[in-house]
Amino acid sequence: MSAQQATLSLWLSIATEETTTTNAYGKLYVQIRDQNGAVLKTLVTYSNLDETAGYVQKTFDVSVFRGQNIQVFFRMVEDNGKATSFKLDDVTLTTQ
Ligand SMILES: [Ca+2]
Repeated sequence: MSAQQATLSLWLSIATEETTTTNAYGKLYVQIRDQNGAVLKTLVTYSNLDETAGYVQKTFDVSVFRGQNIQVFFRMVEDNGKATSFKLDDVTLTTQ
């Protein structure tokens, strides 16, 4: 029996020295890519505007990709100003 549902779960902590409340200077893209690295979907984009109080759990329904070989890809970009950090922990992909 093939999986009916697929869920990506991760814990994320975002900290930043940026003081802006409007400009996204550092970004984290959570992406699903195919085997060749082509982006199939960007699930979410976080930035310095999304600072967290410690680690928070995020979950994403990735059922649409079941049956495919995919990569879970984390792309982070940062400008050369004040630091922003994106820390990831306990990344899991669950099927049921
Ligand atoms: Ca920065």
